[in-house]
Amino acid sequence: MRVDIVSIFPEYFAPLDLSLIGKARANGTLRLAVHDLRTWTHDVHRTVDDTPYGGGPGMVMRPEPWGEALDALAPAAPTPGGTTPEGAIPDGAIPDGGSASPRLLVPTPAGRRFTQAMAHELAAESHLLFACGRYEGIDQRVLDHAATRMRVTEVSLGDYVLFGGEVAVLVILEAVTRLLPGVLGNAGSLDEESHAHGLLEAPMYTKPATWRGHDVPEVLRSGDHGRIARWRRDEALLRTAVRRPDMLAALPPESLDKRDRAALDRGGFQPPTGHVAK
Ligand code: 6GU
Repeated sequence: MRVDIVSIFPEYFAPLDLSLIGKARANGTLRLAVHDLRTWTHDVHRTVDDTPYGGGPGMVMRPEPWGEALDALAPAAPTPGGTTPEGAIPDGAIPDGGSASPRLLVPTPAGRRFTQAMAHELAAESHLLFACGRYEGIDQRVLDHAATRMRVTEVSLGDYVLFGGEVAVLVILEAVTRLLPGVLGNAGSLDEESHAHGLLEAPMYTKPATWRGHDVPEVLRSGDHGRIARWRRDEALLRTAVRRPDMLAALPPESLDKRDRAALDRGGFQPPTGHVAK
């Protein structure tokens, strides 16, 4: 996968040399380049922002440097089919197959919520281009113009506000990179982790069996793989019910069997019915 990041703070991305992301870069699984937006300014002060039209606090990123940056990193390809009357490509409408243009991702608290499902979606792309703005944002015309040439997704980590998109890009890239083939030593861990099946993961333990008076649950030391799997499933269900009732309610009812329902019932929880409460 190719990844380009444009930011006024390229130093923010130093951690991408470390650990498993660094390894994916070293072995070519991830071809990542970080670009300083000011490369595409031409005035002595290398200005990237200006005051907002209509007034209000803060500054807005000027369109000109962004336009040149995107021209350089996403060379104008023939517009793929499926455009809207305005010429814009609807978000996510074009599968990546053979398309030369990257998927443009713009971190903003006003974006579509980033989830594990979106991480999987992005891991299937061949080229991601991240445009990091400060939180007052990039002039909207940059995104509107880009949308005539490539798929544009404004993406948010959650309901809080960061200074800029840089940390969000680190988060998104970490979630995406670990899904790329060959990055995780043990791909089986992807199948068991939290969010893989709409449930939180059961708690994990290692040696010693007793630590500061706290014991590892007996079942995990029993060697009975059937009982262990059942215990982990029950714990995952109960944890999800307590911590993330929204996730429990969103489970397809048919994904819970009789034993799942019994476990929730013992814990005093109502299994999802598929009926939305009015
Ligand atoms: Cl993606 N960007 C910024 N600036 N703030 C955020 C965010 C992103 N997600 C949550 N807050």
